[in-house]
Amino acid sequence: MYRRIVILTGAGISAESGIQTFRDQDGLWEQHHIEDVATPEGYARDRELVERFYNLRWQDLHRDDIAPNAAHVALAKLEREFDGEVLLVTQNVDNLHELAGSKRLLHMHGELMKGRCPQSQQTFNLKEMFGPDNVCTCCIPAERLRPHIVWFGEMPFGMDTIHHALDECDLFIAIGTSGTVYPAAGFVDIANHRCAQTVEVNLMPADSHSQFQYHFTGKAGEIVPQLVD
Ligand code: BV8
Repeated sequence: MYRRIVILTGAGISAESGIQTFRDQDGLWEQHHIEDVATPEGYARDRELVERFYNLRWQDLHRDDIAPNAAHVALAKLEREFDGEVLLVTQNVDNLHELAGSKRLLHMHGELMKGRCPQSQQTFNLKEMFGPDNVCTCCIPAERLRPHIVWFGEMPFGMDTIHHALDECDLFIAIGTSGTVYPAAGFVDIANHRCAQTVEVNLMPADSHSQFQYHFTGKAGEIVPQLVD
């Protein structure tokens, strides 16, 4: 039936794991202005505030009660058992897809578990960051690393890979994303143009709701395992 599937996930797939989304009620953006914590200008203006914003989310990820939910697990199972190609593109910066076992995974907005050297662009896993002299192995001391996150106005990662996969796909599924941030919000248009089937899984209709052919409304943790089985 299908040969090439592209899946886009957003904060909604991690909501049932206890991670706040951005734009739902009591979401992350309610407590902060986007331009203050998710732009290079905000980082230049108040580095402490931005680091505090990401450090709190980094600490959240290390809570004992945070784990992949049934939706993450189902997507990893799909990748293992589907006899065609699956590319999982996530806007999320958490590591729950990895913990669930997904391998063919692309973090287009970066990863909370990593820091990046602004000079060399080298990335470091923040759990075991540096060599013995506490300096990153490229050029700068640990404290000069920036979050390995794509802020507004910065180019998302993996766009060539994503566009190639979208051009080839016959099924595009968006799970738990409000469809407000580009270029991710425009992927459904590319898939439609490619005459792929397009499916939205969301708790509430996203901004791009009308561009999807099929809709499953409800919790990702309940719907995604059913779709995969
Ligand atoms: C760029 C930092 C260009 C990471 C984030 C047109 C074209 C191109 C760009 C633009 C454009 N128009 C405007 C732009 C600029 C901008 C943009 O899109 N602005 C918006 C606000 C209009 N885009 C950019 O700047 C991007 N860069 O385009 O670069 C360029 C070109 C050349 C050279 C240089 C640059 C960069 C975008 C990335 C920004 N970074 N955050 C972080 O802190 O995490 S965006 C932020 O929003 C997060 O990354 C997040 O992933 C993303 C999307 O949010 P969602 O994941 O959808 O989460 P949200 O809370 O909104 O929604 C949750 C959904 O889940 C809801 O629908 C809810 O109903 C649902 N849900 C909840 N619970 C459940 C559920 N669903 C199922 N089950 C549940 N249980």
